[in-house]
Amino acid sequence: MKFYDCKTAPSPRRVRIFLAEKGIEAETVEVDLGSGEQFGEAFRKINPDCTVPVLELDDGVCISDVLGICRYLEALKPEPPLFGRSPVEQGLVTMWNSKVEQQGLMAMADAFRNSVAGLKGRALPGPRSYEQIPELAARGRERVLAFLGKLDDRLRDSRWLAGDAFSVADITALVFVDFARRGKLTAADDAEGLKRWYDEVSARPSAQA
Ligand SMILES: N[C@@H](CCC(=O)N[C@@H](CS)C(=O)NCC(=O)O)C(=O)O
Repeated sequence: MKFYDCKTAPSPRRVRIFLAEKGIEAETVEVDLGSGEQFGEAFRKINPDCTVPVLELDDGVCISDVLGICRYLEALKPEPPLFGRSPVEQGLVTMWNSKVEQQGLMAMADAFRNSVAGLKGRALPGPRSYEQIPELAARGRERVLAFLGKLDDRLRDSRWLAGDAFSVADITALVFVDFARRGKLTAADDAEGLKRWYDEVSARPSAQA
C-alpha cells in the first residue's frame, strides 16, 4: 500500500489523521504540488485528475479520493470505528462529514484558490486551467465565517460533531478549521463550543499528522 501525500495540503492531511487514528502505517510518497509534479506523466498514470491524496494498493488499484480511501481503510480495519457503529450513528457521521466538506472545506477552497497570487489560472485543482474569480473568494470567506458559527452551535450541544463518539466528521472539521486559520478566518471570540472541541481534538496525537 502506497500513500501519495503532500504535507502542506489539507486533503491528504485528512487521510494522515485517519491513518493515525486507525494505527495503520503506509509507505508514503511526497508529491510536490508547488513544482507541478501532479501534472507530470508519472503521476497522471496514478491519478489522471492530478490531485492528492491517492492510495495505491498492492495490486495496482488506485483510490484517489479522501472519502474513498477512508472507507477502504475502515473496511480493512473496522476498529476503532470512525464512520459510526449503529445505523443512526452512521447516518449522522456521513451527514456531518458532508456538511463540513460542502459548507466548510469547499467554501475555504473558493476563498483560497480564487485569491492567492500563486494560484492564478489554477482556481480549481485538476489538469484544466480555470481563472480566479475574486467574487468567489469574497463569498467563500463569508461562507466560512457563517459555517464556523454553525459548528459552534452544534458543538455547544454535542461533545463530538456527530454525537458521543469521535468520528471522521471530526477529522474533516479539524482540517477545515486549521485551513481557515491559515487564511486568517477564525470563529468569534465567544465561540465556546468550537473552542472546547478544538482544544480536545487538537490534543489527540493524530492531530500532529
Ligand atoms: N476529490 C479529491 C480532491 C483532492 C484535492 O483537491 N487535493 C488538492 C490538495 S488539497 C490537490 O491535489 N491539488 C492539486 C493542485 O492544486 O494542482 C479528494 O477529496 O480527495
